[in-house]
Amino acid sequence: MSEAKGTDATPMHGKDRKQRQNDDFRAVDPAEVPLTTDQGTAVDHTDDALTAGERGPTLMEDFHFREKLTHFDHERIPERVVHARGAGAYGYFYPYESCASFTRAAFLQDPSVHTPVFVRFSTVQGPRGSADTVRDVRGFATKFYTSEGNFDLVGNNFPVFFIQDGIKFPDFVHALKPEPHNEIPTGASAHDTLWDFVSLQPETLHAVMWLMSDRAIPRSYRMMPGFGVHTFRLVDADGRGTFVKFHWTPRLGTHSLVWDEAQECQGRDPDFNRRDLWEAIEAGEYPEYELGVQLVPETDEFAFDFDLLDATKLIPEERVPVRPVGRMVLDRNPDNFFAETEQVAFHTANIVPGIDFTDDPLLQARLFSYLDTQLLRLGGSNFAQLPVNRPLAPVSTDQRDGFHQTAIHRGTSYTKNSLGGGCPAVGGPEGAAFAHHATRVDGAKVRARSASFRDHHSQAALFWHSASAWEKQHIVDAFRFELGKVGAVSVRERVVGELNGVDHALASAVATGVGVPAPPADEAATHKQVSPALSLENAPGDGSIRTRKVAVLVDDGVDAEQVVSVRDVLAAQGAVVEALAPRDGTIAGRDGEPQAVDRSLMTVASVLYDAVYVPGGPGPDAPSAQPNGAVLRFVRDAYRHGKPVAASGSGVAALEALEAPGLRLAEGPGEAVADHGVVSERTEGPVSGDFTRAFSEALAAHR
Ligand code: HDD
Repeated sequence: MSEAKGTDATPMHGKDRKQRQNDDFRAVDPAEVPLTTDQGTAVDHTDDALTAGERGPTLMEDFHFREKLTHFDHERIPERVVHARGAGAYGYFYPYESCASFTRAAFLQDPSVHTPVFVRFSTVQGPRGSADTVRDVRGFATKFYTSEGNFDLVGNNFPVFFIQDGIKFPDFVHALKPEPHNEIPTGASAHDTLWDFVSLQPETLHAVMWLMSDRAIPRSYRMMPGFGVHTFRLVDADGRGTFVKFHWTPRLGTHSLVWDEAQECQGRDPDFNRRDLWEAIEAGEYPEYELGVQLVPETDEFAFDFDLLDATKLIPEERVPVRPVGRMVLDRNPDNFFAETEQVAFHTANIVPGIDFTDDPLLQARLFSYLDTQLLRLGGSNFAQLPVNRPLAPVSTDQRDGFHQTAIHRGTSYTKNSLGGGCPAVGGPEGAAFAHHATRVDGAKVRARSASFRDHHSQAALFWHSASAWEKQHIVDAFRFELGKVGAVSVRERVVGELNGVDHALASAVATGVGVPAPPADEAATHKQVSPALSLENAPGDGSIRTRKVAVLVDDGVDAEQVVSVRDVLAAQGAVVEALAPRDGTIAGRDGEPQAVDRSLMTVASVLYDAVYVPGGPGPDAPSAQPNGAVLRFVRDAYRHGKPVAASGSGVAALEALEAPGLRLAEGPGEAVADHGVVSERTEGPVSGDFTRAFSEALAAHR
């Protein structure tokens, strides 16, 4: 990634321009102002309602009681109809250099200008209280508070969508959401209605391939990409348009969980991704993403074998490279989940001069839907006045009144007027106003899908053929899991039939797993193209181990020197190393010295860590020398999930207990052995540099 060229001081916790604006809306410090009513009257007592006699009836007169309960009764607002579960953070964005050659957007001109942002990550299917690590698309929505107004880039972590025309969105979401009669399943796509829809609507196939891949179970919001999905348009100062696809690339690389682990995480820590984001920002490990653009001249609109207006298609990066244009850093957690993360209102039509739409029918539907949904969700038309939604650019409209109006407008509210001095004037300062890009349109009014939208298989096949062997296996396993939960055999068969149009081997492997006949090879399914950029193997990020969580399993008698020698090396590289013991507090090291414990083993599990290390302990004959059940389970789970596992000294017994055929472990003292991410050494005292290096490399390789 290119380095920052910005000259602004990095806005640390608190005081960038958006935060200064938010300061005007923060509630008083309760440490300074004692409890009051909503009217500011101090309250003497809030534990007992006012009654006639100690055991008598409650009195209507108790205004504090009534206000307290009434407000409580009204605390909930409708959750988002999709993307209800999410987590947000503030940060800033700056361009690496001026993008004037293709857009006039002010926030993309000057590297010294840091534009504040708010980002909300989300899952799609589940309600607000659902688990994070479900198989689902992740939302990646960014609000840029630019000097020319708010620009919302409302994207996902997949570059393609399930449908081509927004009129199908209610159908798709009804099929995806829990079934209407029993509201099952929560946060999952493995059910009949979704797959019934998929089997009858083959335009879903490409996005479904992404959904069945490990892309749908990200390790962290900090380790997943974002895509604007649609082809948008950039417009330069001379009014020249260029088609664009937006990409966010995470600095830490794109990494995923494995399915078994993701499922266990749902119980062990349903807030897994949300917590990870929060803790990283609190620890000063600010998530970073590079904004990239794929630019296509307007003259090349028809140069592709798919339609640029079809949101089920991506532009292969090998065909049009992603050009890095800027960086986003998330450096501040919100103060209040409801006020900020819940009330943030994204809208694809929040756009600024220099960026424009295309006729993508999915995008056009979104331009209506987001405003409409906020009106219901946030209770009226004044939601743009909520602090998190407020632009930094001055707002001057003729819109008036309505629920929750907080502005005190003065003067007239119609254009044209003479009584208000003709204000506000239209057009803004010279050339600053948004002007819709003038595109020529002609045609008859029809309800029809363009013939150029008809190919549903070639890019699904492109994704499949670009996957590595293990990615392919995970995709097959995911299809088997999902279809295995579908009751209707006819639906299973139809999905397999559609997959046959993608690749016969894929369809056969899925068919075998779900007990339906494999169809004969489809002669028309000849797609064999590959785009290496689509494989997770080619998204390693900066190769660092920053923020990777390493569990060190300790107990009384542990060789503390070994723990220190490993922890120091990994922590110096930015890893988060935690000592886990059968009990909290301290344990006694081998030399009798107390050793601090970070967490009790009872409160955590292997799935919450990226790697595990078992240091040596007491001599081999001591009763506590054999790893106990909890340690063995921890190590076995990590190994099963393909995570780096290391052990030294007598801790190697935990690796021997894996009884993994062919796994090479250190045999004698003085030799560090690394085999498939399993690192061992039979030393006493500090471990060798080879040992820590091998462990760190295995961690950097993710799995
Ligand atoms: Fe959407 C929310 C992303 C298609 C209608 N969408 C929503 C959010 C994201 C996306 C990230 C959550 C925003 C937040 O955090 O508040 N949606 C997408 C992407 C799409 C897409 C990348 C395809 C390229 N969406 C789409 C269509 C429609 C909608 C076709 C309707 C025609 N989306 C909505 C919505 C939501 C929403 C109903 C629910 C809550 C909200 O808007 O604020 O209006």
